[in-house]
Amino acid sequence: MDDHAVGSHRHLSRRSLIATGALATGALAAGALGASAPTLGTAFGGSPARAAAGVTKKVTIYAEQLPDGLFGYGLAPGQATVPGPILEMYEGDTLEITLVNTTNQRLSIHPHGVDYSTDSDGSPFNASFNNPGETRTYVWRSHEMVAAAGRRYMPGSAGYWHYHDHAMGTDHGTAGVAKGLYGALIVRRRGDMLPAKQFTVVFNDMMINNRMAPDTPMFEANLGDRVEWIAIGHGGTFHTFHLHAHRWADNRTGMLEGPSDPSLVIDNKDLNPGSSFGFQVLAGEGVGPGAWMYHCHVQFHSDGGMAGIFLVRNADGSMPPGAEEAIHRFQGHTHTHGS
Ligand SMILES: [Cu+2]
Repeated sequence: MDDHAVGSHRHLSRRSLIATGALATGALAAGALGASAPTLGTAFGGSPARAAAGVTKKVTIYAEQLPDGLFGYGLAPGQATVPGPILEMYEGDTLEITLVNTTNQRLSIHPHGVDYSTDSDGSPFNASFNNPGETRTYVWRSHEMVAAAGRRYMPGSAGYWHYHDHAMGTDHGTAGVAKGLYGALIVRRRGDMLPAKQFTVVFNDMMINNRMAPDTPMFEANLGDRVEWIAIGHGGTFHTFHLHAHRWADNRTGMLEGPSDPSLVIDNKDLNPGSSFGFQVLAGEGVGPGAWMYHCHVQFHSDGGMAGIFLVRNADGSMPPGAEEAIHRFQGHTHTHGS
């Protein structure tokens, strides 16, 4: 249904995400969306025991070589994509990832934002990687917010995070990241609103999801759909993510929590290597349907091909006036190469 590929990017509707979230398919680990072996509080060495109501999800991820010298992560053999699948958990959950390295390269998977021990660090520094052909398990834990002294709170794990290789080419995974071994990791707080559609946008050197305009992903939604963007930066240069005609609160979710929420409302945000953020918008809210652009706002980057289309269709899924023409103009888009 909504589960279709756009370019090399696979965006899944929430419906299909639920459908594929079952453990039996070894697919997406989506918090409370699919039941799995419940665990009692996960107290690990060095961290205080606390009553986490989380579950442990087992996911198998296949690292594969792709055409054009790319590499990707996938949830089943032959399904690797750039970026890799969106992995999700709720605060308190544990993800147990079995990484199957089908390639002839050393590689790993290293998460941001969650809790792990040194042997799940994904870095050669800690001897945490897969040799060519090797299978290895990585365990990512997460936790809820805890009250601390002085009426302060220690933050929980909730956030729009990401994961990537940390072992191919160099001890920092520089070759693996350059070639596509990255993806989004979402840790939700219980009660968070769930989106209808999700888009992962990775600014990686002078590319978006390792593509340049006009081959960058075209993300599609119908007017009013709740759409979740996960933006990730990689590579060796700074970027700024800009989305036309939509705006979001610069906080954890992109939504204001009330009329006095002091979060800035923005439509452009720094997206530097290793950083990530996410937000939800209602497609076309206040502006209507249309072919809207998303792009890096560093001018020589957008001119160089770091741009794509967010197509907001009419509520009934039909094309809004002018959108077809705009897409054609974009596809004829010429850009100057940086080198
Ligand atoms: Cu840029």
